[in-house]
Amino acid sequence: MQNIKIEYKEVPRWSPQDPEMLEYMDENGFAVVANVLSREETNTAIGLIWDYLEELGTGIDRNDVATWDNDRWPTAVHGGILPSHGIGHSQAQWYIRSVPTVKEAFANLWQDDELLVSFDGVALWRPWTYQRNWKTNEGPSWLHIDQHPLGRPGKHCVQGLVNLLPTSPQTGGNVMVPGSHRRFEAIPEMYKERLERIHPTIDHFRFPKDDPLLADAKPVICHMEPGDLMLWDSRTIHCSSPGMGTPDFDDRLFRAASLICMMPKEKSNEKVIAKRRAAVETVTSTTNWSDRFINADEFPQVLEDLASGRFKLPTAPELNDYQKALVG
Ligand SMILES: O=C(O)CCC(=O)C(=O)O
Repeated sequence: MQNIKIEYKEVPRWSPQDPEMLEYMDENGFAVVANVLSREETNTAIGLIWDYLEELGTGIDRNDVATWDNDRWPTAVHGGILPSHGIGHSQAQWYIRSVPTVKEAFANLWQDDELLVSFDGVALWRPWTYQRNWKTNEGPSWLHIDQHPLGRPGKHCVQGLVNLLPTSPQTGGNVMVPGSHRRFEAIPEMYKERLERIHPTIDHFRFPKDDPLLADAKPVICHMEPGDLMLWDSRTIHCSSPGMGTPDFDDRLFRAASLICMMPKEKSNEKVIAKRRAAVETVTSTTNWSDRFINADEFPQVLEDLASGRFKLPTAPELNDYQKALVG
């Protein structure tokens, strides 16, 4: 029995440079930025994601849902996220991160435009109306934060995702618990034993399934248009969840969202930046952090699949000066 109810909601959609967005972010721990990608750019991005999938060489055909089975699909972790197999350096991800309005929104929040970008992946939801076991995890089972409450006290990171397909109460999408970044400091006291099991360098804390302490949390799935950017403080409790109903189609993706995080370069250092430059050449993906180098190809779920040699990884991208500056 779920005790955490998620509401689908319209929230303010800010322009990238709006100073009021900062206040909203401070209050809520997240903010939606409107139309950082135009419809045309969104369509280009989706086309490039399919190019990436088809070029893995496993037999995926964008026009044939029967070819999207687990044997051909790259490793997906919780929430249908594809974190690895070169996706962090795919043409798709480099295309989306290089749209100037994406950086403008992060620069507004940080009040700093010398930023480094993460090399992370994409959330893609295959239609579970076609195959039931493609259904992604229900929100109350994996509400989490992406920052260790003891290892990294205070504010460190703003994560982001660019939504590429229309959201609806049926498809569901990203879930945020408004204002929950303010619960962060109480976590060590409230979840002492659970936290003791997590090494301070691991920036992921998952709340218990249907956590009674979150019964008052009021999580929301924010309505997002294609091209909108969701920004959230890594201390904000979040996840993703299928919707309250079921979409009435079975031949297209339910959701596509590009994970993009930008942090001030001054938070990083030369050693990390050297690893980041090398990661471009080896098409190594990372998590959201750019102040430390955290290799997403080393996730346990991914290692086995990578070793199978089934996937043809993309070639190293040729970056322009704007993109090189985002590497560091
Ligand atoms: O797919 C989503 O919206 C959830 C993303 C998420 O939980 C994360 O990037 O930490």
